[in-house]
Amino acid sequence: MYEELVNGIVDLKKDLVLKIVTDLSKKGDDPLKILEECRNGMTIVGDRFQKGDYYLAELLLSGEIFKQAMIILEPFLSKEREQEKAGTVVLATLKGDIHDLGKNILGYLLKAQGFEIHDLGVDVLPELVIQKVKEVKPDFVGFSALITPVFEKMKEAEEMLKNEDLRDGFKLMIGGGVTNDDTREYVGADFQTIDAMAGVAYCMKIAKGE
Ligand code: B12
Repeated sequence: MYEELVNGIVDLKKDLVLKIVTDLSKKGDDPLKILEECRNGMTIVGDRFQKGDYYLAELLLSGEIFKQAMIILEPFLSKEREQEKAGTVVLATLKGDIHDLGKNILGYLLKAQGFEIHDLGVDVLPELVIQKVKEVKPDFVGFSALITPVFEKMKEAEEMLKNEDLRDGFKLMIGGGVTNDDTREYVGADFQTIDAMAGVAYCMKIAKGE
């Protein structure tokens, strides 16, 4: 069934994908596994786009399918629990980048673990991040990036936060398919990953003071 799910995304068969996601969720399969397979499908779509086999229309449609699959999965990911607030997180995709699927997943997963999320959305000016950090004094700031030119904006935001004497108040995380450890170093972030669950584990570890 998972192979069918991946192929469904690659072939942009929306109804089929949503049916499989619904069936697997109801059956009690791990929502993170379902999510991971959807992401594998998106990676193949991206490769086809890069090779010129797919155009922007296909990219858009795949994003739409993924978004709707997330709507089905969300209740399974963030089962409401009575719990103490684990910490505060500000999330953003910075100016020049409108990809938001990965950032949204991280937000859902952190919320499920009791973190308070302030998601500023996509195409966000660094100035807005500064304003939010001053307002909510977060424990974590997370930037998501899916296109490489945005690394510059992440670096700019980090420098602005430093100049405003805000940088010591939180851990800066970056993520998104195109980031790696060199990006982390370039941006001056504390943590980098291309796996939202690793991001959640990092936040939980720091929140517990480990
Ligand atoms: C869907 C998609 C789109 C959709 C986005 C829809 C949406 N609402 O997000 C649309 C059609 C809008 C789009 C547009 C474009 N796209 Co696009 N897109 C993709 C695609 C196929 C999938 C991305 C995705 O959502 N993956 C699924 C998510 C779940 O994965 P993820 O983001 O990596 O997130 C996971 C982790 O990284 C982590 N995570 C993510 N963020 C964060 C943050 C933190 C703090 C942490 C801890 C963790 C974390 O959590 C997630 C779950 O584990 C990729 C291909 C690829 N290989 O990634 C191309 C890709 C990213 N796009 C690309 C390009 C070039 C574009 C366009 C410029 C195309 C164009 N010519 O116009 C535009 C960009 C417009 C802009 N200014 O942003 C390139 C980028 C190349 C580069 N290196 O810069 C890619 C890589 C395709 C390719 N191979 O060429 N795209």
